[in-house]
Amino acid sequence: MKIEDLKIEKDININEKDALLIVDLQNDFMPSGALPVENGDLIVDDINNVAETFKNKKSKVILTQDWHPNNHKSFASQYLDKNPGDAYQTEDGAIGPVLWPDHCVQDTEGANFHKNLKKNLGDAVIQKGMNPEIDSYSGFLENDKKTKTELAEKLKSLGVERIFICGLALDYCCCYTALDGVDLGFEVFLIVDLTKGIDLPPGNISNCLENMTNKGIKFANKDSFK
Ligand code: VGL
Ligand code: ZN
Repeated sequence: MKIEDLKIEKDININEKDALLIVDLQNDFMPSGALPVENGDLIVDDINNVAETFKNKKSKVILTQDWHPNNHKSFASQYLDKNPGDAYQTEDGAIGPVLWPDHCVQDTEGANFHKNLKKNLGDAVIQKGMNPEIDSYSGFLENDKKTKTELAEKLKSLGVERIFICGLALDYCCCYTALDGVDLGFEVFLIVDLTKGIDLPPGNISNCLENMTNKGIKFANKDSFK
């Protein structure tokens, strides 16, 4: 499935029960970072603009931040015989399906948000991936599918019912967050032109789009809001 095949919703009226979820817009996912997402920097300004629109409509804005200890087991550097991009999966799914270069290490420049991102528009920052034994692609649930972040509680306490996801990377953190969002009872939209993917392994983006479509996730563009 290709991005061009998605049905894009138009004229979405946003209100106080909506939230924009800005996923991992951090230096290490930018083209010059440790785990670069191609053209990841090109969406920052447009995300700021949509975040302003959300704030003007009394909708909420939440940021997620990948926030790993330096000995995180998703890093290929923690194994004698592994390289970034190698396939690797623990039985419980806590780590994998691939290993990564060291990235988003706590309190490093790579873990900081892109300098142009208007962080002050955010109502909250949710950090994830702090347990060295468990990766966390989803903003809601770590990859063991048991450990919860604070995101769902935060959204529920703010009265949020619909979430609109943008940021990096399409086929990892955005996709996993979207799928879990449905399971947790939210109506979920992906803002397609405000996200970029890694496509590792090749075909991953296509699989994600198909999984999201089958799960009932809807799709929007940056000009879909009014
Ligand atoms: C991500 C891989 C590893 C992401 C985070 O934000 O999509 N991908 N850690
Ligand atoms: Zn990570």
